[in-house]
Amino acid sequence: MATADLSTAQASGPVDGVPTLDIDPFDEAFLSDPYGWHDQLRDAGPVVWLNRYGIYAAARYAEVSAALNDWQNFVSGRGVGLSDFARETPWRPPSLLLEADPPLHSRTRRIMAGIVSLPRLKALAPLWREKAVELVEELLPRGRFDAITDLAEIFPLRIFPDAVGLGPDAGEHLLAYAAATFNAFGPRNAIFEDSNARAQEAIAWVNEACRRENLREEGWGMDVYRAADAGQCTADEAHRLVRSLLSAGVDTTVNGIGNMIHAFALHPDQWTLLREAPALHRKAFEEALRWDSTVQTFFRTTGAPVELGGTVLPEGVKILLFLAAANRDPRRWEEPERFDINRQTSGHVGFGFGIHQCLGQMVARLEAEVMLEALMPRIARFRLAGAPVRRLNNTLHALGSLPVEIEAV
Ligand code: HEM
Ligand code: OVM
Repeated sequence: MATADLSTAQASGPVDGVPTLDIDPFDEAFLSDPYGWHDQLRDAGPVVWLNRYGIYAAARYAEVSAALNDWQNFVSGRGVGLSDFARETPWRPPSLLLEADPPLHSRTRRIMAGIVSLPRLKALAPLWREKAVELVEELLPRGRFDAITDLAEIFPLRIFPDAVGLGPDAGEHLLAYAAATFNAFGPRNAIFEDSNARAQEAIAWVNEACRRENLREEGWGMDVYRAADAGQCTADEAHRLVRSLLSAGVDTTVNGIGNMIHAFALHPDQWTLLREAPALHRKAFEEALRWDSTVQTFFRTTGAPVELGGTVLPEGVKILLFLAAANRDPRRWEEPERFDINRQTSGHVGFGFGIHQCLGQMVARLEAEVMLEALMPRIARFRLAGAPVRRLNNTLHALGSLPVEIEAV
């Protein structure tokens, strides 16, 4: 096509031979129960075309991991959502980590890796352990509670804002902000519009909270400004890097922990197994992330013509990568539908893969680990005490409510 009109390139249709599907991966039917739809996407082909949005998509493990691994050709700097930052103005200044490519990304990632580091987490672990035990002891006498609103949302909010160095009123703002952020990777559907409308106050709050004068001396946030003092980045960049922690650091672990408890409530045999072999708790969280991935999808944009799954994709097209579907691809996993805490989970893409692989994965693992360590000795069994309620989000697989009844030990 000789035209220079970029606005037509996106909708022009797939290259020859790519199966086209009418599935809308951001509608309510898909988001409330994605796994059956994933089967259809994977079985249609290694790369498919989604008519509804005029985009490519990949849902098999081989292609998802290949694209995640190839940052030169599958770029993040044009946004990791549906919107192409080369054509549309982003809803907020782009993340200097998630929505950046090397060499910028290499520099910001190095700064942040030095701050959200293993030694810092080792120092935080005793306090986090104590806080997990404290919360579980509060819940035990109740016998029945909501594993989302009473536990999964509460625990990260008692420890994470503190580790960043935020003030005491962070909780509600961070949840509202993250919901809108993760919805913004999808289309401007009603799910996005609704959460975006609710998040206006939170957006203003977060922008204030990321400023140097609002951060405590001893948290990760102030460390980022110290990196700016040392000439590793500018003060404006520091603000945006702190924002990354607030965007990605709460709703992810809330739903990681929530989905894990849901998995155990549905599979009491696996909970029993874990209690008999508590050393499996790290594997259990990884398996929960594989089996029900909190972050379901991310996009890339092709930076050059590139082959994927036998198709040569043109430059400048969006491709939706189904991390959660790759994590259940029968071409890669034996009995992928089985939640099995003994399984070999390495290679799952629940934290992504390659240069953008989750910066906070050690944070998330420590939170889940201390929570399981607190729950395992005190709870013999989780039983569903009512129907779980989904909280629809364009990117996250999330529950709004998970009533459980527990058998205390
Ligand atoms: C990146 C998932 C927790 C901060 C990512 C990516 C995934 C992910 C899939 C890759 C994005 C891509 O390839 O485009 C998760 C899950 C979590 C979690 C499932 C919890 C269960 C956290 C926490 C933090 C965090 C606790 C902060 C402390 C980040 C940041 C990035 C990222 C800053 C961007 C990294 C980069 O582009 O280099 N996460 N995350 N995440 N995550 Fe997490
Ligand atoms: C960021 C960011 C925002 C949302 C998610 C994320 C999963 C990162 O602002 O860097 O990673």
